[in-house]
Amino acid sequence: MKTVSAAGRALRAGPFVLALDRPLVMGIVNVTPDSFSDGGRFFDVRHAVARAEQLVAEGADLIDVGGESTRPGAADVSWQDELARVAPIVDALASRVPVSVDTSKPEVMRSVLRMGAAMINDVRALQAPGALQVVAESDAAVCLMHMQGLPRTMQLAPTYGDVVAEVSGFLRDRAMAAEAAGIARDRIVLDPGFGFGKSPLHNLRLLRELFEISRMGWPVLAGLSRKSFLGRIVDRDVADRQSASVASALLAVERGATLVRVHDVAPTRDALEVWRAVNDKEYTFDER
Ligand code: YH5
Repeated sequence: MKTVSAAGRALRAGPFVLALDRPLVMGIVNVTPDSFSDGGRFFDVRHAVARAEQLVAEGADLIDVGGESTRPGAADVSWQDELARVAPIVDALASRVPVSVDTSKPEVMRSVLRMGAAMINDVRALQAPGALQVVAESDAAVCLMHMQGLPRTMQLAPTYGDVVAEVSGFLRDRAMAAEAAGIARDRIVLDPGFGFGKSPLHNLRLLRELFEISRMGWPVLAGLSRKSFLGRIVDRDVADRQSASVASALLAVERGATLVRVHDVAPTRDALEVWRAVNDKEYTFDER
């Protein structure tokens, strides 16, 4: 039988080899733009690095570093500004932990890859001119995400015939384009892009049928943490969506996701450890 799950395989990410025999947790570190002096900026860097270290201590397998430029309604930033924001954090972390950098800009990709970034997390799936080549010339992993429209306007009127078929088809096309450009299959991750040009019902349908994406064979990342459609389900503001987020991560893993991108690493790890204990027939208890 053809292998359709990511189990028992590994993701090559620069100098790191991430075993995919259990779900991996990607911890989110937001690098907020600041309008303060150099002193303020220095503090932001230290704060982001400390946050990343805390997430690693809580059990994060990799750290996603990104600005806010991909959030719904966000404005564009120049590659120079984006790089200035993420570079000090990548530089401080990349030799110790697998660092993923949230960017769509080839110039930013080239620089952070030189600094040792293990993964490029691109919400535009390497569609910018030159982006495929920059990643192909490195040995980093890449997350190819689906988005309908652009961040500024994507949530205004998302429309699909069949959202699952359209997202799956797009992701398959981008994975094939990445492989044709020289990015090996074991460096590629696919992501349906929850909240990126999707109504609450589109997001729900994508989560319900996530196996349609995972069964294509590439590892799947699910980014559900704190997102609005979860807030709509439980009627809670962004600060009170931790339980809904953990539940959604578990449901995504149950449907074949092997990576989850989360703000709340410790409770997500606990939930996934219970999932693994129940599902892994080789699971054994540690001596203690
Ligand atoms: C993702 O899904 N998401 S940034 C709105 C929220 C909460 C969270 C308040 N980057 C993804 O996290 N990269 C982002 O409501 C991502 N997959 C990948 N690969 C948006 C975000 C968020 C937005």
